[in-house]
Amino acid sequence: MNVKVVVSGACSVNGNCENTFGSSFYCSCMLGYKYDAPSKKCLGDNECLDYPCHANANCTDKMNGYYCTCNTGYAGNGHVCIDINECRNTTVCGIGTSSCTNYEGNYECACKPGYIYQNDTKICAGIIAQIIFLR
Ligand SMILES: [Ca+2]
Ligand SMILES: [Ca+2]
Repeated sequence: MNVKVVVSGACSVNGNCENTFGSSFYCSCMLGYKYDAPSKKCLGDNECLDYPCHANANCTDKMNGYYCTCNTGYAGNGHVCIDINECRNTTVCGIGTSSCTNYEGNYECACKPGYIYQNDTKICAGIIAQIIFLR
């Protein structure tokens, strides 16, 4: 005889208790939850522990699923992240005042003689222009 086993809280609030033949039961967990045998409860499934995202991406666990976002300096959908070649933007280091070198996940501006890199604007500005600006 198949008897419905009702164990209060046996599967936590995130799962349904299903009876099996005899007097045992199992927990069918809701979407986004995974059965945890030691605690016998349906716990939020943290997919990020399995590193599902690209090596150059960050994983964020959600109650239902997860999402991946590419790190700064990379473009893509989180499962594929490709280095952004910032130097393709010819104005990224200032027009005619520097040379740009692209790196994996970053880039570098090398200022030409007479120009100094400005941390705030991230371009190479003329030394004379900088002196006037500081006054
Ligand atoms: Ca999750
Ligand atoms: Ca780059």
